[in-house]
Amino acid sequence: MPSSSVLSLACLSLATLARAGRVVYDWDVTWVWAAPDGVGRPVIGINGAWPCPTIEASVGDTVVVNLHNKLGNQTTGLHFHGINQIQTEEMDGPSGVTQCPLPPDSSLTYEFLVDAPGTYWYHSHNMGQYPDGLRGPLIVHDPNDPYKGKYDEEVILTVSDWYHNESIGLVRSMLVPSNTRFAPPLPNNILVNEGAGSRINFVKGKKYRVRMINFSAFASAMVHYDSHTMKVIMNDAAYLKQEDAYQLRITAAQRYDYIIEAIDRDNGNFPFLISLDINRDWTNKTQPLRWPHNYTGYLVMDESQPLTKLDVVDEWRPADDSHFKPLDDAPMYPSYDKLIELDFKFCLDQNGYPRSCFNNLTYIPQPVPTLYTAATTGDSNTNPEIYGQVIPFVVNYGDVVQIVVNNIDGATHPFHLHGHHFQVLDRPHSGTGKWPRRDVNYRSTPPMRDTVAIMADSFAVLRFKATNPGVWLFHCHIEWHVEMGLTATIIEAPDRLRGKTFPDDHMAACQKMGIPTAGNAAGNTQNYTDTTGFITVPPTEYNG
Ligand SMILES: *[C@@H]1O[C@H](CO)[C@@H](O)[C@H](O)[C@H]1NC(C)=O
Ligand SMILES: *[C@@H]1O[C@H](CO)[C@@H](O)[C@H](O)[C@H]1NC(C)=O
Ligand SMILES: *[C@@H]1O[C@H](CO)[C@@H](O)[C@H](O)[C@H]1NC(C)=O
Ligand SMILES: *[C@@H]1O[C@H](CO)[C@@H](O)[C@H](O)[C@H]1NC(C)=O
Ligand SMILES: *[C@@H]1O[C@H](CO)[C@@H](O)[C@H](O)[C@H]1NC(C)=O
Ligand SMILES: *[C@@H]1O[C@H](CO)[C@@H](O)[C@H](O)[C@H]1NC(C)=O
Ligand SMILES: *[C@@H]1O[C@H](CO)[C@@H](O)[C@H](O)[C@H]1NC(C)=O
Ligand SMILES: [Cu+2]
Repeated sequence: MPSSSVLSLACLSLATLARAGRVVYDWDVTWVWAAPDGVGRPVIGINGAWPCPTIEASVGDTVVVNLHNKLGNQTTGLHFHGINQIQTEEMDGPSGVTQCPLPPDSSLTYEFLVDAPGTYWYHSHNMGQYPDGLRGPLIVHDPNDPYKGKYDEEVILTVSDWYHNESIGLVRSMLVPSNTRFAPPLPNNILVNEGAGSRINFVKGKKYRVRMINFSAFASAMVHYDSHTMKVIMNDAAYLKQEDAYQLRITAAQRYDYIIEAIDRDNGNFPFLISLDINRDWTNKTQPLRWPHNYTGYLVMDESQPLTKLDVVDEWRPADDSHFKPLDDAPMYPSYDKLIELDFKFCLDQNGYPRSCFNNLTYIPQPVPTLYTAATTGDSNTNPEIYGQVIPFVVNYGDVVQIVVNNIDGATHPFHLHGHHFQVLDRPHSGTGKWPRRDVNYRSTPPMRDTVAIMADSFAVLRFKATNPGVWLFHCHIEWHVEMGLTATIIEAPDRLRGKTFPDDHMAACQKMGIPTAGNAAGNTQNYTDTTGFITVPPTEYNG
């Protein structure tokens, strides 16, 4: 068959040309005092320093992170956002899902293949911990970059909101019955490259690939460059057909790679503006819009000239990323085998505490990490009942899965899927209402992403193929909404997870935490449908 000979040729060239290597990091997670915007506070750093380092590798490499928790007073863990963890589902990192929280004075090794090029990031997926600083870029270089030659240099530009308080206190203040408006904590500031003043030195005539990453816990950012167009080539580590954008909106956890050309006629220094979007719906002009946190950076071509010009944007009208096209013209999966329909709205729990609900249920972490339940319950692992209230959906190997999210809230929310890039078939404007339960007007070559902004009172239709056995979260990437329970769990190809075993250091972390590693959600190993010990009411005390 021609296709199989093409495949073996491709494997051969990978094996002989790529010379896959190992990239090893030894990291102590430590408290560090830092003042990125002038206000000092304890932040979580690595090896006694903050900002956290960048992981850099090439396609085909194995990345190894030896993580030592030296925080003393908090558990931790890492997730590698956008890395699909093919055949290493236990390395995905969310606590309570693919591992136990890593207790103080314990170590854990993450080891995984970086199979696809692009701009990624890593962050703690344990408690509301990444807004406290434990996050950094993860760059996978592409020796066969289709845009090779189109740029001369690379620049990483991270953007995030920033809080002067530690996350645990912020979450405790949010999760109280008096918060009847479900208000998240509002940021104190905006950081760019983890500081309040960075600039990009540009050399006239050169072209720069900017890798923009949003580390935000809450806010999205708008970006615009004075006199320069962003030539977008990638979103969320998926190549796009190059497209010009005058403005972009990057929600929490999204990434854009774009080229900025410092053309020969450029003289002087050009400002660019990044504005935090804390509005509920930036498209809704009937609501007063607020832009309290701006950052002006500069493309600096001439050090001798002043950095004083401001970039003024009268109205934010960012490019519609749901219309970007994949570089390879990959067509939409024409149909689906499994439909997961999720109605999202805020809700109150049995104690009147503010939560987020999918289909009237909020995610409640269970004693046993969900992946361990899937691995240890034999044939019963296809029964969603045994996983407890983690909003589980079982999908079969090879299924094309369609996820529909109805956002029944008046604000925009960015949703992220672990373990997959998905096609964005439709993502209509605010106020469209619920999915009409008809598959019409979809893009024939939809963009692939791992995080999609879903507009206010509207919906999104996503598809992916279930060829990556594992337990994968689907959640809002506003960290405060995760803490409110805005998460569902995809149990993918459970028949292929039966009997799976886990590294000793993963098991040791559980043992030290006193967490069972086998059986149903409550660790019952005799009768998997016995729900004794399942957690059915969210705890009223938040301890991270
Ligand atoms: C842990 O220690 C750090 C650094 O001293 C402190 O800022 C933080 O509040 C402590 N966290 C907890 C949960 O006790
Ligand atoms: C933030 O920290 C300040 C100073 O310690 C404190 O007064 C305030 O109550 C904290 N805010 C929240 C929401 O925890
Ligand atoms: C990052 O994402 C958050 C959450 O969606 C958003 O509010 C913020 O504006 C984004 N920041 C940038 C610079 O895009
Ligand atoms: C931030 O920039 C926006 C867009 O240019 C502007 O409308 C807003 O007033 C600015 N905010 C502040 C606090 O300067
Ligand atoms: C959620 O609850 C509402 C009101 O009780 C009900 O109308 C709706 O059908 C429920 N939705 C689901 C998916 O169960
Ligand atoms: C815009 O906001 C107003 C006020 O909150 C709301 O009534 C209206 O439905 C919104 N429009 C759209 C298109 O979402
Ligand atoms: C297992 O537990 C369920 C729920 O408590 C019960 O209905 C069932 O009879 C039990 N099965 C066995 C074999 O004990
Ligand atoms: Cu959200």
